[in-house]
Amino acid sequence: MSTVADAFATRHGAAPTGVWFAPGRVNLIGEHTDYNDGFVLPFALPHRAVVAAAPAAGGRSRVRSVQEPGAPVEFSAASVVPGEVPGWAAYVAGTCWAFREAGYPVGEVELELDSDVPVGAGLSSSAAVECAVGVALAGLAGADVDPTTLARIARRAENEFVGAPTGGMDQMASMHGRAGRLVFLDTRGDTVELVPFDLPAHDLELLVVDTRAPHAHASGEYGARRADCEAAAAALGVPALRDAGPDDLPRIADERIRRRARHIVTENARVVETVRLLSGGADPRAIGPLLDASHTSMRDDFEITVPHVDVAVEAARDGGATGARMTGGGFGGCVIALVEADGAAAVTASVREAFAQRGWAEPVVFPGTPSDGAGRLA
Ligand code: GAF
Repeated sequence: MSTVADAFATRHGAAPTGVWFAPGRVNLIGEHTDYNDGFVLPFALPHRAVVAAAPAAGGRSRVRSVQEPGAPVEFSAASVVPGEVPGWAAYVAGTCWAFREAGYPVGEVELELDSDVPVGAGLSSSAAVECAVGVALAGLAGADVDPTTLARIARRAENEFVGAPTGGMDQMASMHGRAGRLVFLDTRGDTVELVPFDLPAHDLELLVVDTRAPHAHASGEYGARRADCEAAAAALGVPALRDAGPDDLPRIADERIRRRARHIVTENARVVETVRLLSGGADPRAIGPLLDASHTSMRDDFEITVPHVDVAVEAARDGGATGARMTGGGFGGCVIALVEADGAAAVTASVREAFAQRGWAEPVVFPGTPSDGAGRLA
């Protein structure tokens, strides 16, 4: 990852002022609960977006990305507004805009961007870019901005500049992640508690299976689930589904809306139970049934899974996983599987075999290791 600093130095004849990073994330449990004022339990991945940056001379900012070769995208960080910068650079320009809107000084910048967070896999590659740019802007401005404020700035870029109606989990995970820890986030008030997650001590591993099924939550389905949740909260007369319990569900007349609400209500309870088990020092194998139940709920009640992820979950279990579920926004992306360390190869083989039988592209499997959140590298 020093390559991005080297590329900057070669191009500009001087080293960048600094190099900052922010990671992608895996969500252990708590899906689509974040925009319902609920609970989530993600962790930061070792995969990161890295930004080399320095103040720019003249009235324009320029951003280049290793993943998007070609001419730099230019805009004015001091005046850019939503709608001005399309495509990948919107995550960068949007963060400049949101940082400025939050009242911090933003000068023009030269930015070189690199990332090894898989794109379109539901691992928050966009939040990683936003948060990396956010910590870079704070560093360049010499501003001491706390991680939750930066996460909210990054989310605003995603919601109001890029136009994706997401919750705030991904940016909070990217900012607050810590090696060996889960980020237990109560999205009502954005309070964070770090929960120990030491799988090697129990001879366990968490496998991440990138099914490589295409996923796009900016497209209609994510927004449709949000609308269903809002309809459910309105039917119950509560501010958000966070405030509903299982006994309230029969009061929702519409069958589909009731199922959507049931997913959120039961998923919140599963997050709380997972935290209770792990914080209490339980054997992590005890969370396996909660992971399984989460997947079933996403498949049948929330209807956000697709054949690739359902097959990966089934095959992981057939191969010996203690629990498995889709992670992230859905409609493709990744599956996680809790496995015995000496059984990881068998689970991987089982998933690969199931995909090969169907003529699907080979999934990419890697260990999910809780890692540090955003910061400065150099
Ligand atoms: C996506 C969104 F960006 C998050 O806010 C969250 O809603 C997630 O889907 C589903 O849990 O990653």
